[in-house]
Amino acid sequence: MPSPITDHVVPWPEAEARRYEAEGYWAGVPLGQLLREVADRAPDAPALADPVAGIRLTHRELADRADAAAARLHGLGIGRGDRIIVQLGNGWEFVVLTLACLRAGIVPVMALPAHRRTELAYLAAHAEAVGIAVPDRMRDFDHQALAHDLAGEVQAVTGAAWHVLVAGDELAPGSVDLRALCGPPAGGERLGAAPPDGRDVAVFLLSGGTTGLPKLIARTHNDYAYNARASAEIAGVDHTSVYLVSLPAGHNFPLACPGILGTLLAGGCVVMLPSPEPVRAFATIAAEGVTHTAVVPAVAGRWLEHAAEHGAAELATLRVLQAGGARLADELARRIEPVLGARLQQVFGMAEGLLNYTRLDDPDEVVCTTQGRPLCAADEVRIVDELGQDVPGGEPGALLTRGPYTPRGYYRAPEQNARAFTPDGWYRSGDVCRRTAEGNLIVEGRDKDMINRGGEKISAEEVENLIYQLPAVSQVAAVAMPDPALGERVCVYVVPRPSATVTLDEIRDAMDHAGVARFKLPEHLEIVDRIPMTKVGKIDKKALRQDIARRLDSSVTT
Ligand code: OOB
Repeated sequence: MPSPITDHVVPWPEAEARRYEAEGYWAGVPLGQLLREVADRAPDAPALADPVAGIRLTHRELADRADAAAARLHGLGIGRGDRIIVQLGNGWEFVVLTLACLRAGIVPVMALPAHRRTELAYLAAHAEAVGIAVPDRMRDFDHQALAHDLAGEVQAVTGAAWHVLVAGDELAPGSVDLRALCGPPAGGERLGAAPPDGRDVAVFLLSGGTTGLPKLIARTHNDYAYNARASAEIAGVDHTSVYLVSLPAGHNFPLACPGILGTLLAGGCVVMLPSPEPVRAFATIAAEGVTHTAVVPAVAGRWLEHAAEHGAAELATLRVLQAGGARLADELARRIEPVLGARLQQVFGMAEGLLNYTRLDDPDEVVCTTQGRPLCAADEVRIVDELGQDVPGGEPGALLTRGPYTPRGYYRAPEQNARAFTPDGWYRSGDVCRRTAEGNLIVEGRDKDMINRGGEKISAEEVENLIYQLPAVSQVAAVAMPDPALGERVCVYVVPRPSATVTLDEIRDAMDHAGVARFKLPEHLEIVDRIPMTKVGKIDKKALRQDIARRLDSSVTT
C-alpha cells in the first residue's frame, strides 16, 4: 500500500497558515470546485481548444468531462490522495485529466514528455504512484510500451495493480483508453467521494534539478489556486482572454502562471499546441485569436527571427507575451514589443513557489531590463551574502524566499530540505539576484549546480552520476557552456582512466541507453588530465565554466 501523502509533506507552520487564510490568500476551496463554479457561472463560454485533435469544449462541457473522468478514475480504484504520473503531450486530454484529478483529490505527478525510464521509474517509486497516463507514441517514442514495462516492474515489487492510461489510437492489451475516460459524460457517473480540502496536495511539480534525482514539490489547492488566480490578474487574463500553451504543459509556467489553471479560473479559453515552433504557433495565434502566451527566451528568439522574415501580422490579437524560465537578454527584450506587437511581461519564477512579474504598466526600461517583483504582498524575499546576512540595497546576493505559495520543504526529502531550506523556512532559490531601487529583481547568475538549457533545468550531479557508470571514466564534471540559441548547453569535462578513451558519442549513447530525457545529454566534451579543485576540495565549477567559455570564444575568433 502506498503511504498516505500527508506522511511526507512539510506543512506551513499553523500560525502562518492561519494568517494566509485570514488575509484571504488561501480560499479554503479546492481547485476542482473553483473550476466548477466558473463553469456554472458562464457555462457556454469557450474553455478549451485543441486544434490538432479538432476538439473544442465550453466551460460546462469541460467541467462535466472532468467530473465524469473523476468518477471513472474512482471506478478504477484511483481516489483521493492517490498519485498518478501524468506524462502527456499538450493536448485536450492533459487538461481534462488534470481537472479530473483536482476534482477527485488525485494528485498528478507532472512529468515531462521527454522523460524516459530512469526518471519515470524514480517518480513512480518516490511518489508511490498507482499508475501513469501517457500518449501511445510521441516523436517516434513508444510511451505505451515503456509504461507497461514500468507497470510490470512496479507490480513485481508491490503486487498491486498499476494503471496504464493511454491517449492514442493504438491501445495495447491492458491499457485504459484515456480518451474514452476523458470523454463526455454518459449519464449516471457520479462524483461520489468527498472533495479534497484546501490544504490537501493538489499537484506534484518537479524541481528544477540540482540534486542527483528530481525532487517533488507538493503544491496545495490553497496555494496553487492563489498562484494561478493572482497570476491571471497580473497578466491581465480575464474571461475574454485566449491563452496559448506551447511549452510542455506540466511545467509550472504554462500550468499556473497564469497558464491553464489561471486562464480557466478567470473564465478564459485555453488553446493547446504540441510545440512553440513558429510557423504553426503563429498560425494558431491568428486562427484562435490568442491574446496571451508564455515562452522561454530561446523561443522568444526564434519567434523574433521568424517575424523579422515573415512579418507578425498573424500576431494581431496577441496582447501579452510572457517570457521566463531563463534570463532574457536585454537586447532581445527590447525587440519584442516593436517586432511582435505584444506587451512583454518578464516572469522569474520557480516550481518551488515564488513568482516575480514585471507589471504590464511598468515603464519599458523596467520591463526590458528586470525580472520583475514578487506577485504578492505576503511574499518575503531576502538577498543575502555567504554568511546569510542581508546585503546592502543594489548589491548581488543569494535569493531566499517564503510566502503563501512557497511550500516549506520538498516531498519526502528531509536531507535535501536541510540544505535547501533554512531552519526558519526560507527556501534557498540558488539564484543570485540584486534588487533595484524600485524593488525589481535582476537575476545575475546562480550559486546552484544546475544547467539551464533553454528553460529546461538539468542537474549537473545527475549527469555526472550517469557518466560515472562508464568504465572508461575516472572523473567527470558537468557545467553549463554558453550558447547563443539556448542560453546554455551541457558540457562535460572528463578525465579518462589510464590508457582508456572516451568520446562524446559513447557518453551520449550510454545515457540514452540508460533511459534519460534527451535534453540532458551532453553536447560538448573536453578530455582533460585533471579537473581543478577549490581550496575545500570541491570541483571548481566556476573555473570550468570560465574555461569552456574561453575555449568557445577563441574557437570563434581563430
Ligand atoms: C521556472 O521554474 P523552474 O522550477 O523550472 O526553474 C526555476 C529556476 C529559477 O530558480 C531560476 O534559476 C530560473 O529557473 N529562472 C530564471 C527566470 N525564470 C526562471 N532565471 C532568469 N530569469 C528568469 N526570468 O523556470 C518558472 C516557473 C514559473 C514561471 C516561470 C518560470
